[in-house]
Amino acid sequence: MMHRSPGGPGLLRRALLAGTAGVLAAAGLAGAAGTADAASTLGASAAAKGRYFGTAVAAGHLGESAYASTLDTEFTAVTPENEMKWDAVEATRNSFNFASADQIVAHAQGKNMKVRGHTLVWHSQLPGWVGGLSAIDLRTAMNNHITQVMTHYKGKIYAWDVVNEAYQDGSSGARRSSPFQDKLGDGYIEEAFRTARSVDPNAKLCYNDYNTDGQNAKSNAVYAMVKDFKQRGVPIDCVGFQSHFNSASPVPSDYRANLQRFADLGVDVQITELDIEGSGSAQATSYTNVVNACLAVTRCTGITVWGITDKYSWRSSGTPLLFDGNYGKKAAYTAVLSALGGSGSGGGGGGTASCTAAYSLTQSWNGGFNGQVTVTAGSAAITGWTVTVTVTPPQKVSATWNGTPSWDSSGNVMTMKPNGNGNLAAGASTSFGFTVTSNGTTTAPKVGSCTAS
Ligand code: G2I
Repeated sequence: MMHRSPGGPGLLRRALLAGTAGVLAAAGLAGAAGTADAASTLGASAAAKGRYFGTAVAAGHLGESAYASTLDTEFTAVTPENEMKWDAVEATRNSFNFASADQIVAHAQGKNMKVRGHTLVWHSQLPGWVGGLSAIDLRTAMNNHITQVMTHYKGKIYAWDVVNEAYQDGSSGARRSSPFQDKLGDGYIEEAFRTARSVDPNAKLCYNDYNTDGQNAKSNAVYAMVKDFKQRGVPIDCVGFQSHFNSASPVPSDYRANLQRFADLGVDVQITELDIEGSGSAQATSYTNVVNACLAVTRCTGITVWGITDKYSWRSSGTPLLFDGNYGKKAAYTAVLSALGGSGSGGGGGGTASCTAAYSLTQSWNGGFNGQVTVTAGSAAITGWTVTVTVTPPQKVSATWNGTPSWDSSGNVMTMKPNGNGNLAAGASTSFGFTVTSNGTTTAPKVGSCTAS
């Protein structure tokens, strides 16, 4: 692999010395938020296992009290979801805007949470001007970007995703095309890590990618790169495994073994963007498998989920996170907490969550009627429920209460989720209601089955 040192041998030597100091220094900020009950939150339970439990955070949601309080109660680390990306901080060459990212870092510091910096060099969310540069200018711009951003946050970041997603999917094991790869060649990754070490020797420097969670051509290529870096003294401290899973891309059976083989190269490993599409006990089981894999690998130092609530997930329709749209704890939450050795009171666990939905007409008049659906939890506590209500056109639902509705494209099918009334003890009930404008049709609405979480 070719290395083009940005400042010749002198700079290279300084970078290596700085790297040694970085290993000796205590990296990052203190660990867990101090307030939580060790048994009852994700963060405190993970801390008891010597690990952090983090989440991606969007600055725009910090003002929502349920968002902030769930963050502050449950998590001990944050990753800005978009706010530190190149297009957010340097949309125009050499003009830096840290406002949104600063908001997240300040919040995290106020709560003694770790911050993962995401990300310095990535092909995506890259402003157009970067791709338009000549090789020489691009190299300067890349090193300047790393230098300016890391200097701004020096001492505040536990670990940086220095380079993100540099390899292709599939069987080639090749590098992904990007302005960096195409103009600077293979050596750009090494150069980015050396520059990063020279700027903040106390930050852990990570390579981060997806579809590298099991052993495959892509993870083999990353493994070869990390091995080469370690052998040649290129500064790398950690490898992030994004872990975006769904039915097409489930938790690999060799997940733990793959984490372990990287750890055996002498780097820390972290689960950096965990989310698993699905619901109920299947989703909970997958989450359990991920947590258990991390706990089984000594150098797996933390887990970050890619968001707090399903409603703000980048793939919201797949409900991939631990909290539902009302911040109710899902079965997956309970499963993670229990895998971490905690024992919270959040319901939904154990795969036994169930509920029933029953319709009744509560009022009618010439032109419309009110309906009510009573939701009753089964033999286990539940933390959320979903019921669909279908009306017959040209009927329209004109009002709802005690629920959070969403609609299909026809406007005839309403999917109702809780509005603060998702947590039900075993056998307990709640109800939601709605007004239907008949438009000449008095057919009773069709209420679908109840799905619990
Ligand atoms: O795609 C999932 C993740 C894969 N690994 C790297 C992560 O950085 C990446 O995160 C996602 C964010 O969760 C999304 O929120 O990265 C996406 C962009 O590649 C983010 O989506 C973008 C939208 O595409 C933009 O339209 C939007 O303006 O979020 C922006 C800010 O909301």
